[in-house]
Amino acid sequence: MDGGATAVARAHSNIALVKYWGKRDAALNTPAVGSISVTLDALYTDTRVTFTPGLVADELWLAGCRVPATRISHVLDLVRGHAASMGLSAARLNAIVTSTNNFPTGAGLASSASGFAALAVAASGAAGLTLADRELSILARHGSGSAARSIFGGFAEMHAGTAADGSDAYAEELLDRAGWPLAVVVAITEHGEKSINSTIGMNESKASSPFYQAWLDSADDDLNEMRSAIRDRDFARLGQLSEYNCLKLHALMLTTRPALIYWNAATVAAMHAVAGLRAQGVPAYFTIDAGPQVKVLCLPGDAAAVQRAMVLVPGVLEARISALGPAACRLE
Ligand code: 2P0
Repeated sequence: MDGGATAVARAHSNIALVKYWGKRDAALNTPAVGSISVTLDALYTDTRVTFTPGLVADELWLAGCRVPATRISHVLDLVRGHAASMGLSAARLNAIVTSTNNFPTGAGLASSASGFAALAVAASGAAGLTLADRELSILARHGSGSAARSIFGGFAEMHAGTAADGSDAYAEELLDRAGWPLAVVVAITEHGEKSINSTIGMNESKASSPFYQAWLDSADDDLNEMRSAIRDRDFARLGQLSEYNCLKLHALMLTTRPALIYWNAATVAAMHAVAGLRAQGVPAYFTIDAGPQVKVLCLPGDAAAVQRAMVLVPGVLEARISALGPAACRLE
C-alpha cells in the first residue's frame, strides 16, 4: 500500500501551567483561552494504527481491552479526508488502533492529551500523509484540546485562535526541554476514573459560573506573564503564576452549578505540604487539573526531596518524578 498501512507513535502527557477550560467552538473543539504547558517525560502513550482492508468499523483496543471507538473515529475521519485529497488508499479503510499508557488511565493524568497526540501522529503516518507539526497539533486538538500541546516537547503554547474554521487554534513549542530543565513530581492521591468528564465540566462552567467571564478576560495577562517567566528562566515567577492560575481555574470549577469539586483531602494536604517546603527554602509550586492528583514543579536537584515530602502526606499513594519530555514521534 502507498506509504505503509501501519505506524506506531509515542506521545507524552503534559501539564498546563496556564490552563485551558472552556470552548470557543464545540464542533471544532477550539479553546476559549490559550494555554501554556510542560510535556512530561515519565508519562506517555504508545499507539499503533493499522488501516485494514475488509474491516467494517474502526476498532480501539486500550491496554488489551476493546472499547468504543467514537472519539477516535472522528480523528480518523479527518485523516481519511486528508488521504482522499491525496488519492491515498487509507481514505477508504477502517483502522485497528491499539494503545497503551505507562500510567493509570482516567485518573487526572492527562491520558487524553498523550493519547490523541499519539493517535494523530500514528494515524497520519499509517495513512501515508506527511503533516507539519502545526497540522498534527490541529488534528490532535479535534480529539482533545490538551492533546494539541503534546505534539511538542519542553514548553508549549496553545493558541485560542480567532478563525471560524479553527485553522489558527494550534500549539507550538516555546522552548525545548534542554532550554530549561525543570522537574515535576506527580503525587497520586487516588487511583481509578475521575468523576466528571472535562468536556461536560467546561460546558457547565460556561453556562453557570459567574466567574467564567472573568476567567476569559484575565487569560491573556497570565499567558503574557508566563511567556516572560519562561523567557527569563524566572522559576519563582513561573511557580507563583502556576499556582495562581490553577487556583483561579478551581475557583471557576467550584462556582459551577452543580459544583465541580475535583479535590480530595489528600489534594488539599499536598498543597499545604508544598507551602511547607517553600517555608524550608525549597522552591516548589503545585498545579492541579480536573482530578485529585497534585503536580509539583521544582528544580531537578530538589526533586528527590519533594518526592520524599509528598509521600509523607496522608493520603498520597505514590509520587513519581518526571523530567520534561520530548515531542511526539513515530517509533515505527
Ligand atoms: C489543561 N484541562 O489545560 C486543562 C486544565 C484540565 C484542567 O485540558 O474537552 O481533556 O477533550 O478538549 O483536553 C482537560 O481537558 O478537554 C484539560 P477536551 P481535555 O490541561
